Amino acid sequence: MKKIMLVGRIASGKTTLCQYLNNETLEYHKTQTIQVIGDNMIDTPGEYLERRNYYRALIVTSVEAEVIVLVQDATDETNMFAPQFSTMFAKPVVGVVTKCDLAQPDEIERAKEFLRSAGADPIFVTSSITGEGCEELYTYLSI
Ligand SMILES: Nc1nc2c(ncn2[C@@H]2O[C@H](COP(=O)(O)OP(=O)(O)OP(=O)(O)O)[C@@H](O)[C@H]2O)c(=O)[nH]1
Ligand SMILES: [Mg+2]
Repeated sequence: MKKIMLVGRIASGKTTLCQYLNNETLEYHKTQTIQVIGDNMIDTPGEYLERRNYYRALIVTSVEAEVIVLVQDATDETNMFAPQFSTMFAKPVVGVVTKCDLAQPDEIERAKEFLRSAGADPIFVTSSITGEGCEELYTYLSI
């Protein structure tokens, strides 16, 4: 799998998605700092998206990744991604909607729209609980 860096709000499901893709048991722990998981995932704390003064750290760390993954919780009505946020990184940027097991179709559409406006393409709709969409994401990242 390509080396990815995940960026998204606090509790959007970044760490859980990493655990799922890595075939680890899902175990909640708050991400406190930038963390390498396995050989190919860079997990970041939600604070790094929510506080602008961390953007520089995200940009510097993104150098280590091949693909940036923007993560949006389908049940979250707040968009923390500025329009064209993706242009901050000189890398391909894909979008992942998480927690689709908890969301209504219109909520999933809203989350996709946030990611689209951030410049993410393509966008995957996933649940780390049911596994929905994770296979497609994994396949995409493996090519
Ligand atoms: N139902 C459901 N819950 C999820 C899903 N993904 C994550 N969660 C839950 O959402 C909560 C937050 O998930 P995390 O993966 O820790 O979120 P994070 O983005 O890593 O958060 P920070 O480390 O704070 O930035 C946990 O309680 C997870 O179990 C999902 O696809 N479906
Ligand atoms: Mg985390």
